[in-house]
Amino acid sequence: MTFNESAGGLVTGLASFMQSRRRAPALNVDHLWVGWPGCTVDVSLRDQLIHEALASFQSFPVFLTDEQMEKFYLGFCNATIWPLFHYFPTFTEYQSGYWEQYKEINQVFCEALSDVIRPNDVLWIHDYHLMLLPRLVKIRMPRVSVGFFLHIPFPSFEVFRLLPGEWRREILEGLLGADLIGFHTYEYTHHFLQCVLRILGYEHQMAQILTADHVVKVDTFPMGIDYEKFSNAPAEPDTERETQALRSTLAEFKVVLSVDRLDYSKGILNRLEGYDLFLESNPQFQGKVVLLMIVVPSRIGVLQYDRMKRQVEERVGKINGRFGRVGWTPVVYQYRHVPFSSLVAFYSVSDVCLVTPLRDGMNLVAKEYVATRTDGTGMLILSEMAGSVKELPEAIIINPNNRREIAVALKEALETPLEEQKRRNQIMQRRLKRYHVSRWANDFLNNLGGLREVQDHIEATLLSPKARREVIDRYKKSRRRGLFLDYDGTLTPLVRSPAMAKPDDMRLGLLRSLASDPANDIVITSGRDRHSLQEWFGDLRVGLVAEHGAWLKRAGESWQLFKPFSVAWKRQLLPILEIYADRLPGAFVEEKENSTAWHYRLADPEQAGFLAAELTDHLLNLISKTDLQVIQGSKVVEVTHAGVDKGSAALKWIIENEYDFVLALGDDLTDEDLFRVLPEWAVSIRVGIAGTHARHNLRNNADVIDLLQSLALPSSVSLKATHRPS
Ligand code: GDG
Repeated sequence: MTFNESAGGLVTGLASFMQSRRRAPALNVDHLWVGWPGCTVDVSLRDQLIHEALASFQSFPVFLTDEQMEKFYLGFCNATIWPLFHYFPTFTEYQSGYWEQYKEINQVFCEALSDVIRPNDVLWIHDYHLMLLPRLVKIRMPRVSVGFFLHIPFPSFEVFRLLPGEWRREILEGLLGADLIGFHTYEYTHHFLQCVLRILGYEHQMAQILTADHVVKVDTFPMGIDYEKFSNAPAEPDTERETQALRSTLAEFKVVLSVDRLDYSKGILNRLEGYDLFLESNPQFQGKVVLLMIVVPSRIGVLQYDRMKRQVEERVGKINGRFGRVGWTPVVYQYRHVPFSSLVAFYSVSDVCLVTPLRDGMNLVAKEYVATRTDGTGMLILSEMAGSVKELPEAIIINPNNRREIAVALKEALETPLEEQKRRNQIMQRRLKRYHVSRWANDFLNNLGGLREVQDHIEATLLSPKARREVIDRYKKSRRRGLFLDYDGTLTPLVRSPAMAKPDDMRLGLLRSLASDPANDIVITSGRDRHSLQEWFGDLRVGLVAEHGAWLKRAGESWQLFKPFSVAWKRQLLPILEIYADRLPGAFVEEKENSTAWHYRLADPEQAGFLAAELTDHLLNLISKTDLQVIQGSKVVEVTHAGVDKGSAALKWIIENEYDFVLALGDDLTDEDLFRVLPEWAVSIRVGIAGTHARHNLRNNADVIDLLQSLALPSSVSLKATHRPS
C-alpha cells in the first residue's frame, strides 16, 4: 500500500502548518485529518488502510464508492459549486441527483466524525465539498467547536441565488452550523453575509450572526504560505543544482513562468492569447522570451477539463508553429506534477511570473513566487480576480479578460529596472513574511477558541432544565402571580405581515387556562394597537398593554390612557414615514393612536437596513426637543412618547398587587424596558439568543409555549413534565 500527497493550495497550506506545529512541541496538540483517501478502496483492504493511515499519517479515511464520487465530487462539487462559485454559471449543472448525493456524503462524513471525535474537540472543516457538515455536526455533537473555511470565492448574491431555493437555503443553514466561518477576502465575507441576510433573513452585528440557537462569527482570514520554506528552498543543494541546469539551458532567454492546475478558472487560454499578442506586437522580444507553462493534471475524465486540455495544447501548438524557429520554442509546455525542488527551480529562474485566473479564491502560486525571489528580483503579473491581489498590490495588476492588458503587462514586466523590481518585491515579501500560513491557521483557531467563551456565556444564560424546574416550583408554591407576556415573537412566532399573527386555538386555550387560576394576573404587553388586542383577547380574563404602554386595560375593565398625550406631532411625522415607505417596496406605515410605526419586514432586507438607519437618524433629528422617542423593534422603527414603555406599564400592576411571583417574557428591545424595572426576585426571560437585562434566555417561541404549558398543568402532573430535556 503506498501513500502520496495530493497537490493543491489546501494541502500545501495545511501541511506547512502541521509541520510548524510539530517543530514547536508546545503547540503540537493531537490532531487527526479526516478525509477521502483519494481512490476507491476494496472492502477487504479497508481495515488495513485505516490502521496504516492512523499510525503513519494521523489520518482517518472516509470511504466512498465510485458511484458516490461520481455524483458527489465530479457532480455537485465540481460541476455545480465549483463553476458557480467561480462565476461560470453556463458551466453549472443543476441536477437533483447530484444534490441528493451531496447531502448523503455530508451525512457520511458526519457519521465518520462521530466515530472519532470527542466532546470538547475542535473541528476545522475545509472547503466547498462539506458545506452541510457544520450543521450536521452541531446537531449531533453540540459541544464540539466547529470552524469552517472556504478556499474558493463566495459569490455575490446575484450568482448564489441561481441555485434552487432549497439548495441555497440548506447550504447557508449548513454553514451557519459552524461557530466560525472564514473566507480569504473581505469581499467573500461580505457576499456571504449578504446572502444570509437576503435568503435566511439573519442580520449581523459586527459580522456576528445570532441564529435561532447559537452565535456564528464570520471573518476574513487571507491564507498565507510557509514563507521560510520557499525563501530557504533555493539554497537547498538539490534545488540549486536544478536551478543551475535550467539557467544554462535557458541562458539566452527571458523566462515567463506560469503554474496551475488545469482548470478553466485559471485563465490558461487567456494567458496564451495575451502572450500571442505580446509576441505579435513586440517583435523585438521574439527569440528572446520563453513562456514556461506548467499545467498540473486535475479532475481527469471531466468533459470540460478534457476539452480544455485539448484547447490549451492546440493553442500552444499554434503559437509555437507561428513564431517558433530552430533554437527557440516560444511556449515550453509541461502537463504534469513536478516535484517541489523543480517547482522552486522554476520560480528561481523566471524573470516574470504570469498569474491570470478569471477567478481564484486566493492563489498561492503568486505568493510563492514572490517568497522564492531571495535576491529581490522578478516581476509578478497578477489578475485582479485572484484573492491574493489584496495582499500583492505592488504586482502589475491585469484583467485577464483583456488580452491586450496581458500583452502590455508582459512588456512592462520584462522592461522593469532591477531596482524597481526589488522595491516592489521587498514590500510584498515583508507582508507575506508577517502573514504566513501558521499565522493564518493560528488566527483562525484562536478565534474559534475565543468563541467557545461566548458560547459558554450564552449557554450559561439559557434557562437550564434545573432553572426551569425551579421556576415551575416557585410558580406552584406562590399565591399571587403577575405574568407579563409579550405577544409577537414571544407567544407567537414572527410572521411576514402583522395581520397574519392572529392567535390560534392552542394559544388562546393556553392563555385561558392560565387565566382561569384566580391567583394569576396575565398581562399581554404588546406594541400593537389596542383594537387588535381587544379583538383577539377581549374575551379572556387578561390585562392588556397596547402601543408599548400608552394604553392599559385591566382584566374586565375598560381601556385607559397611561397619561394624556398630545398627538399633534403625528401630522408632521406621518408624511415623512410615508415618504420612506414609498421609497421601499414592501415597507408600510402603521398609524396607531399614540404612536406610529414604519414596518419593513416584507421589504428587501438589505435596502431596508440602510433606509431604516437613515429614517431613524432623520426622526431623531426632528424630535430632539420633544418628549418623543424613536425605538427600534423587530423590523420596525417606531415613534412613541418618551417615558411610556412596557416597564412603566407593568409597574402599575406590580405596585398595586402584592405578587410573590413575577414572570416576564419578551423577545425584543422594547421588552428590555420591562426587564430593567422588575424586582430582583422576578423571573425575566428574553426569547432568542441575545444580550439582555433578563435573567435568562430561551431559544425560541416553541420553548416559551412549552414553559407556559408546564405552568398551566395541575401540580400533580407538572412534576413529570419537568423531566423534559432542554
Ligand atoms: C485552492 C483555491 C486557494 C501546484 N502545482 C504543483 C504544486 N502546486 C502547488 C502550488 C500551490 C498549490 O499547489 C496551488 O495553489 P493555488 O492557490 O494556486 O490553487 P488551488 O489548488 O486551486 O487551491 C485557491 C487555495 O485553495 C488555498 O486556499 O488559493 O484559490 O482554488 O501551493 O505550489 N506543487 C508541486 N508541484 C506541482 O506541480 N510540488
